[in-house]
Amino acid sequence: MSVEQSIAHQSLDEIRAQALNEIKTAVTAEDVQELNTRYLGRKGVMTQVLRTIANLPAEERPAAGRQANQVKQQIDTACRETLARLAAGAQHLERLDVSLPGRSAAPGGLHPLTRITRRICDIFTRMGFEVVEGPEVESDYYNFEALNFPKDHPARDMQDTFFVSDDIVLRTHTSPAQPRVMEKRQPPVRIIAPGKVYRCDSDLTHTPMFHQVEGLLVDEGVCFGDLKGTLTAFVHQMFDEQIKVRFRPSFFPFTEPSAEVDILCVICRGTGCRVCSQTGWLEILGSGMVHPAVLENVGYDTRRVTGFAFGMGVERITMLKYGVDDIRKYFENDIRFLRQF
Ligand code: 2NM
Repeated sequence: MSVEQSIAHQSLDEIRAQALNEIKTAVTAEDVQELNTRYLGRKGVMTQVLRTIANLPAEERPAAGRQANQVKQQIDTACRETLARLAAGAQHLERLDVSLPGRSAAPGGLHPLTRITRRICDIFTRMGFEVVEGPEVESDYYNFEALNFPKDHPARDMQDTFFVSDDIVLRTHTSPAQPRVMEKRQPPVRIIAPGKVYRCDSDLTHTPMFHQVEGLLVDEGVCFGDLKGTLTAFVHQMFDEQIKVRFRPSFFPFTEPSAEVDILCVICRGTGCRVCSQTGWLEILGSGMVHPAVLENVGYDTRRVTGFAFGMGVERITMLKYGVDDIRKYFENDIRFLRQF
């Protein structure tokens, strides 16, 4: 049947019904394209219909024209909707392709400084220490005065300390948490204080914010041997059971006597290298017997109790553990660096 004949035989309603049915049952996008051309194309059914309408008597033309345009619209809409449906269906099939490899989740990881802080706290927690935290914005009293730093101590200098006001500072160490706890409790006290500290310092080996863990033990009969045993046990668990440790005399305002704890250089094993500045030893901890003035400041009876304390820089320990020699790498947050841990 020719197009002319089909138009002659079919009403517009019939054309519409047939077109919509054919479009609905199309299987591929090509089928739809083909139907679109057959009905709406330059030589298509609807074009022919509009031509025949031009030959109708003038009074019949407007109504017939309106109706024909409506049918064109409906066929066009049906084609578009069917194409969209087929495209979505194709995507659906792709989503269900069971031959594709699985997509692995990308879990986050802990920052290396967080990992080492936790490891340090773990070791001391298992020895009976409790983790405590104090404020990062601290009073001059707890940051210096209570810890026996004299008024003219160089650490109090504007050049080393960030002052918030005359008597408020950004804490320069985490030890102010310790007199805060001691004021509230009686011995025995076994605490470690991890956290951020601030010093007005910035170069190749210093950042204005860094991390510390400081510890304190106060009880009856605590002696320098307890300090040596505790810190040696810590170093052996942190680095390796065989590593050589030495205690070297030093000075801190809040301890007397004071000692620095060194380990045999993990890089050169004592022969001298760049990392240990040719000394063969690496300094990893500061420590000492708590100065009686510190215990008296919190109201402890220094005839009855003594204590030892220690402090370490988390960045330094982390750099030695992971063999990274630039402290700034820990603060750039370059994901390629952080992913390695
Ligand atoms: C260090 C070295 C030596 C220390 C002292 C105290 C306190 F509060 F008990 F007095 N906390 N931490 C201390 C002692 C810290 O860091 C290098």
